[in-house]
Amino acid sequence: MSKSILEFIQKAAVKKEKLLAILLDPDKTDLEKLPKIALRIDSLNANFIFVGGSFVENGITDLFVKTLKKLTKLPIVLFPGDFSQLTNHADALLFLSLLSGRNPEYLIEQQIKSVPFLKKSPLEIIPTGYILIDGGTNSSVFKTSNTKPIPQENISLAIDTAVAGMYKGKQLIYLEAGSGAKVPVNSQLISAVKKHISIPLIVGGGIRTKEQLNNAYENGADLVVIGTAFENNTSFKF
Ligand code: 1GP
Repeated sequence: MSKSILEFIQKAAVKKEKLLAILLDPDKTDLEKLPKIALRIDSLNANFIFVGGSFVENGITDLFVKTLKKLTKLPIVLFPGDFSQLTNHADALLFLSLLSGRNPEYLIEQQIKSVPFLKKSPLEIIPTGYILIDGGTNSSVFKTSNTKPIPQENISLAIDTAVAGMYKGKQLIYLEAGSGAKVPVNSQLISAVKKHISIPLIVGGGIRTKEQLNNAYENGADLVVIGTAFENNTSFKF
């Protein structure tokens, strides 16, 4: 793998090699179960482990990632719900701005709060435009950020939000239906957004089957994130 995780994702996107990340939420995953979980992830051909959640207690992520790092060779990418979930035991950080929302706390405040830590950190920082799409549930992103998702049928708003993110200098766009979404981001929306951006596209939320995974890939997702399906089903395989 190239040294930079962003570069690895960019190169894979150019070559149309599809990537998979398994999302672990430290709030929902027992530390004692991590050795087994790491083995399960190894058997899946995943490219990354994402770590993060909306309601993670302060300090838990540090020990969680430190423990996980010893159990896996996969790069660990932080996908934090807030700035308290930062740890130098990971390899990279999705530096998220919730572009679909109008809450300054998740557009810029949390990012400013993270700077004293990040100034001294070796973490690779990846500017990421995060766009919440209605997945048919009150997602935890919706609850914590108190921002409305973009309706699945409002494709033009999703496109313009993603393109604005790209113009602002984001290196990745993440279309998020919310963890445990009833419906994942639909094909039309994924392909429409993909057509309008020249940076890699991440898609996650509510993807539970091989068909849904392939559907996301075929419509333009460069990287798919799966959390709940992996969490709920110990014999989960694609
Ligand atoms: C959530 O996109 C991720 O942030 C994954 O969602 O838990 O529904 O797989 P799921």
